[in-house]
Amino acid sequence: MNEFFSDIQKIEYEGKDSKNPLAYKYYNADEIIDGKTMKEHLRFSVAYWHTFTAGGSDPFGVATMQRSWDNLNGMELARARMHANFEFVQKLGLGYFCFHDRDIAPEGEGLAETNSNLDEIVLLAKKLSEETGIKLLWGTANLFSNPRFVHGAASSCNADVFAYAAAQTKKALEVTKLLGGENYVFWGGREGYETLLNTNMGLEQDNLARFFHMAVDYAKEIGFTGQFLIEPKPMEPTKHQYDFDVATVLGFLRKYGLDKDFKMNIEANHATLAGHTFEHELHLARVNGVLGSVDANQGDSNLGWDTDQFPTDVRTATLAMYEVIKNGGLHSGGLNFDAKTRRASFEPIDLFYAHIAGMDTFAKGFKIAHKLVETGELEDFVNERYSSYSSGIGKDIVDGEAGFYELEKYVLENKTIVNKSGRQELLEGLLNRYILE
Ligand code: XLS
Ligand code: NI
Ligand code: NI
Repeated sequence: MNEFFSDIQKIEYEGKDSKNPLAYKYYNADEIIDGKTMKEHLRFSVAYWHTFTAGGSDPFGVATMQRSWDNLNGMELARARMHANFEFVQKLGLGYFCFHDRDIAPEGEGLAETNSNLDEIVLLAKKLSEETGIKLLWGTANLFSNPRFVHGAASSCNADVFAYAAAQTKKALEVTKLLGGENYVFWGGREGYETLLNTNMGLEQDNLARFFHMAVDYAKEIGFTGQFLIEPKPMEPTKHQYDFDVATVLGFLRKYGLDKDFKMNIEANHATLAGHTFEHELHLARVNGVLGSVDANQGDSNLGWDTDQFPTDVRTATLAMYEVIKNGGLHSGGLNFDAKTRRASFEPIDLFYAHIAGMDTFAKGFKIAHKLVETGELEDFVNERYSSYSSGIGKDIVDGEAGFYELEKYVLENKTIVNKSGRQELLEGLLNRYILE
């Protein structure tokens, strides 16, 4: 428990007046809201890759992160990181972690050795999970880092690469099941294209769908009952990713008969890269019954890539949690901090500051959103705005009892149209009233 972050004790809730940077101001794990603790509502998760594996390198410089496991290599390093993960998660009082297969164990000579490396670390993770009660929110396969995936994985032009991706995913599903993972994520790493001049997009997308069907079949075969999630992203690493945004993925899932088997993992920074707001993507997923989980982070509006920053914007967190509450919660999903400290925030303590900031932001956002839902002020406004569909001709439209003929007759017989203001500024002020009170 005190191996890797020995200077830091368990982070406690001290309330909003605390000035202690190593304490929660809003996240009070045991506080009960609507019959559930905050911990149960928020289901926070640490992203293994950003927190334990990545070193802070960028295209202009090498790794900067100072970690107490830096001196280790190979499997010894992998074991140390897994111990560090459980110590870290426990000290923050988080309930979950998420990983890619290659974050937790190094690749070996061939797939067999790679799998046996993975098996060893997974057994360690299982033991630590049983000892601490910390669980796996989701597992996934890294189908993008190794050079073999240069043209994509399931959408590669090379069938041998498709086969490798399938074999790797088969194993990742097995270990996710073994660890009791509650979901399995497919983020389309390099599933997209750079130029149409060399691309058969139809075949690539058909193959991607074939791959998902194989995964669904295999999960059934081994009795993996976790939720399958697709994580949309519009670009990066490829110029054009096939899982562009929620709308695109919905169309894809429906076209290929996969819509009953998948929900979505919505990432804030991917939403903004797609030209949407975070709440837009959450809302669209929710009203289509596919809001499954959240990668909680934020981008930088001045930078056009996936900066994966820790979420500190209370307004955005409020609007996000409003959607989550309206969704009846995230069910098997959670709020995964797919976020990294900046390259210049290289000390281990920065990992704590970052997670505390993100958790407090979402805890506060959750509380504000909960109040908004409870008073119903926003919902009442929206309901009133559409009230013309609850009676008269509007109800006939909704009930399918009016067609063009009836509607023309109605217009010819009726008075002039009266529209009402949309009151955007009033509503923005209303939202601020909740945030600022
Ligand atoms: C990358 C993605 C990735 C997924 C997991 O942009 O966010 O980290 O969450 O593969
Ligand atoms: Ni993500
Ligand atoms: Ni991302």
